[in-house]
Order: sequence, then C-alpha cells, then structure tokens
Amino acid sequence: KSPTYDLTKFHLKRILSNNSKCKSITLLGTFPDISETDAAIVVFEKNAYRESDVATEVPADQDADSSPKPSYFSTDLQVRTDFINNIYASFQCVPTQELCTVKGTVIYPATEKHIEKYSICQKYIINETPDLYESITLPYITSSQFSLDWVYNILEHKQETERIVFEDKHPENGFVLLPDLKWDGRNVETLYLLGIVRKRDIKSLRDLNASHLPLLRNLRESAKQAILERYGLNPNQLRMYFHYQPSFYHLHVHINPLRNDAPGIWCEKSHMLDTVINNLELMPDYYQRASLPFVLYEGNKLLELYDKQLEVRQVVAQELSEADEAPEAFT
Ligand code: M7G
Repeated sequence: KSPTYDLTKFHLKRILSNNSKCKSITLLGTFPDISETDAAIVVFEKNAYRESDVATEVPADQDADSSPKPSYFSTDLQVRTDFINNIYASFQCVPTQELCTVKGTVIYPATEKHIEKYSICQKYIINETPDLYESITLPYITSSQFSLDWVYNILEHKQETERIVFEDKHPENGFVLLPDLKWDGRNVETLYLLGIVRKRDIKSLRDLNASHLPLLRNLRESAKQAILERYGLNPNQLRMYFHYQPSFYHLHVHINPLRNDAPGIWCEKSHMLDTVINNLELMPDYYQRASLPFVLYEGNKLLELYDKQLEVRQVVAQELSEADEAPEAFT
C-alpha cells in the first residue's frame, strides 16, 4: 500500500547535499503529522530545459484556437536587469509559472542506508577480486541491502503499470522497460529508462555468465526498438549500462541518450551493456573471474569491512604524510 503524505508538512532537520551542477538539493527531515521520528528524504531538482519551451513561433501543428504552449519568450516573462556592459548583458528571468516546476522525490520512511546513500562524503575505490567478492561483498549484500519490493511491484503489475513502455513476458529472457524514478518524464532529451529483467536470481553483473547472453541480447535489441517506436530516438544514440555495485541487487540496465549527462553517470560505476555482452562471448565466466572496481562511501559498513582487510583509508593518510615531507628532501 502506498503511503500518503503532504509535502508541504515536511519538517527540515538537515541538508544532506546541495549540488549546484545538478541544481538539486537533498533534505533530511520528518513529516510530523504522520510520525515525529520516521526519517524522510526529500530531493528537489530543477527540471532540464525542453527545447519546445524556447519556441518563438507558434508550431505549425498547433491549431489556432488552442491556448499557446508555454514559452520562455511569452509576455509573462519577468525580467530584471543585473547589468549591461558593452556587448554583454546579464538578467534574472522569471518565466511563466508552468515553466518553474521543480521535480520532487520523497523516500519515506527512509532507512539509515538511504541517508548514507544521499549524503555527500569521502569515496574510495575497491578493486574487488572474485575472492574478495565471495568473502566480503557477498555476505554483506546478502545480509544488508535495500528492499526489492518496488522492483517486484513493477514486475507483478502492482505499481507503475501505466508507466511501462515495453514488456517481454518470457520467463527467462523477458524484461520490463519503464521510466526511471530519476526521469521527470517530460523531456525526451533527458530520457532515463530502466530495463528490469524478469528473472529474480541475477543479483548483479557479478552473477552474469554466457547462459544469460540470450537475455542480454534480447534486452538490448527489444529496448532499442521500443525506444525508437515510442520516443523516436536513434538506437545508435543510446547509452545502455549496468552499475557496479548497484544499489538494488536485481539485474537492471540503465538507458539514456548519449547527448545528455544523466544524473549519477560515473565511469567508475558504469559497465556498458555492449562490453558486457562481448566479454561473455569471449569468456563465458568472465564476471566470475574478473576483478571489478567499485566505489564505497564513508559511512557504509562495507567500507569498514574492506578497511579492516585492505586498509583503504590508511593509504591516503600515508600519501599525505609523504607529500608533507617532500619539500625537505630538496633542502
Ligand atoms: P542502481 O544502479 O541499483 O542504483 O539503479 P543507483 O541508484 O545507485 O543508480 C537503480 C535505479 O532504479 C536508479 O536509477 C533509481 O533511480 C531507480 N529507481 C529506484 N527506485 C526505488 C525506483 C522506483 O520505485 N521506481 C522506478 N521507476 N525507478 C526506481
């Protein structure tokens, strides 16, 4: 059952992060009218520009009687001049209300793991060998991970059913394609879809082997075709990739257009679907034999476990003290 909450009743406790590049702010607080103690995370993110919103002429397909689509260049635009200097000018603009919407995301009730995930902090790279995966990572993710209920709700048509873009119900090779939580759903330029496989026993990239090739190839081809039909996007302009480590241990592919720097697109976390398929074609058990780097955040218990074994944090301290001593070597 979905909870009901009133965003206007949010009570701020702490700002978890404020990202001027993504124009997003992440807040920790509560909804006191529901519970004084349950933590809530609220993310506000300014929407990306839609190219249709900067039109200066009435589009040919718009019939003359309908009300005009909102545009930045409408007479509603309020403009305050900061300065004009020679050929340069700077303004503060307030466009029509419809163009000022902000995307809001709520996680409620949020667990400690969610708070950790949404807070900014130190990060460390771990080069995970198969042995380290078996002895440290796997026991940890088996005992502590985010609930997959939202994934099963999608697969079982209990939530987000109307958002499904494409579905292949084959038990082995099937998947569901639908918009990611991160997408505002308005702007094809910033499209962000997820391909969630039907099979429930593939936790991540690590579990993939050559027997999954038909599934991966089917996902790649069918998703491209569905995106072409629904959104008119050229399949050769799509980025399709896995995260390692993912936040959710049920295999899913991230899909977004190349021309857009999707939120959370980091090279240290991403593995292109094409490369994964090719690695499995070349070596059926590639992902059981490979060392896979991944990033751990300060505050994550898995970092404590790795630090005990590999002294991940210690190395940084040593490097710093060596750097401090360096000038003396020249004296
Ligand atoms: P991930 O690689 O496991 O973790 O991707 P990440 O969050 O570190 O990238 C999971 C993806 O699922 C993310 O892109 C989330 O935005 C998306 N996602 C998470 N939840 C809880 C939902 C949801 O309820 N619905 C949808 N449609 N997407 C979600």
